Amino acid sequence: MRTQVGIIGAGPAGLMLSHLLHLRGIGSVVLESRSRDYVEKRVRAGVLEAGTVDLLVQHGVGERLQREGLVHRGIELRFAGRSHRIDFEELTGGKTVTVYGQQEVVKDLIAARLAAGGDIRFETPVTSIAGIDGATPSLEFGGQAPGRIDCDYIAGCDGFHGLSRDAIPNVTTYDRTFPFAWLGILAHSPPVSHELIYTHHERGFALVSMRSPTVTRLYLQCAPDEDPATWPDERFWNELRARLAGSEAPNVVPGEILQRGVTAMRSFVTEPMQYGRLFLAGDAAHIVPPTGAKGMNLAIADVRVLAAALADFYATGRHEPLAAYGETCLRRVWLVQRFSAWMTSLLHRFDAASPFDRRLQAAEQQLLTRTNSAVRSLAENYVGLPFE
Ligand code: FAS
Ligand code: PHB
Repeated sequence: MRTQVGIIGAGPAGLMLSHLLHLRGIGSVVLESRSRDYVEKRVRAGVLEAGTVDLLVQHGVGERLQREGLVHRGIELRFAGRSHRIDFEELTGGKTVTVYGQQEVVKDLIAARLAAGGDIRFETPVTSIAGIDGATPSLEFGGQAPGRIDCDYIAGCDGFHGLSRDAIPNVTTYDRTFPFAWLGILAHSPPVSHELIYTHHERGFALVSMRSPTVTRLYLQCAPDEDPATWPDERFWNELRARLAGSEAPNVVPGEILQRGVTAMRSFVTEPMQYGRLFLAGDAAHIVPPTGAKGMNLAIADVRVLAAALADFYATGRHEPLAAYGETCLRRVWLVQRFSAWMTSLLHRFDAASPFDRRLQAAEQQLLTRTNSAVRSLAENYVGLPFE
């Protein structure tokens, strides 16, 4: 078997890359280790930056997103029990974000690729990557019909636990693990608030989000090794109420918890993001703490660059954009790492923090309680920095 671009992973990065390449007449094969049902039900990110929404709509996969996505014009920050609204439209010249679950983006991209005759092979794990420093790299894969596929190029879109990062020699990794995690639930209950609420509280951070008018998405800061089983429904709802208590305590209506899980809080970057004919994109190359709602958006930003560089090569034979891929992406990656780490440090309880650092955190929060350049910077980063 042979294809122009072999793509490892059917997450947002791999699927969006395959779709963008198809629109430019470039063939690809997507190899995914999990089942279609599994990847379409995996609940993860929830917020799409303005640029991500535009990219999906402009490339013909944003119709349901425009119909069902929830446009948000701001968020609420809570410090010391007081609420402060960050008005995106006022601070960014009209930009907004859209709440639309990652699993919905994945469903839309899979449907679009299959409708266009795309080749996505589920339950087909890639077992090895070969020849990336030559002209004919290849992928070995398992599953029901094991085999090998020869490619012109390979895109490692296989997430943080994939194998493609390990195929690059002499990588440098940058890593920071925060001393806490997020206990996240999906519940059948009306959203606690019409906008997202990020709360700093002495009991710990809490985030109020949502997926639809009847499904809420909620997070509580917890220990890195927290066992979700120790959080029966009543304990979760009571703790959420406690962390949201204050002048404008929103109305928390408990509902059936549909899913719960613990997400690690980690910043990670691997450099370079390419070697020979292999290009890493998305979580395969970097992860961010979800506080800034950036993980999926950054994955889409990577493949936007990669698709354009591959299209340039196939159209003109020019190698320069492909050679510059990793450096181009890393400029945005590090800006997003900065914002995500800053927002995480701003909002969480750090048990081991010195009295000085606690005062510094309070001052950082104080800066955001009045309109100034700090608030504008938060808004501009949250809605998404302009693409290069
Ligand atoms: P993905 O991990 O989504 O996709 C990689 C795919 O590759 C997977 O389907 C995997 O099965 C497949 N794969 C792996 N190895 C393979 C192999 N050898 N062969 C074939 N296929 C292989 N981001 C946010 O912005 N907000 C959030 O709230 C948020 N919550 C998260 C919760 C969890 C538990 C996790 C793990 C991540 C969360 N993220 C969040 C980040 C997440 O949304 C990622 O940024 C996003 O999925 C990145 O997309 P991809 O790079 O496509 O990687
Ligand atoms: C979500 O809705 O899952 C979500 C929203 C904002 C974040 C992280 C996750 O910062």
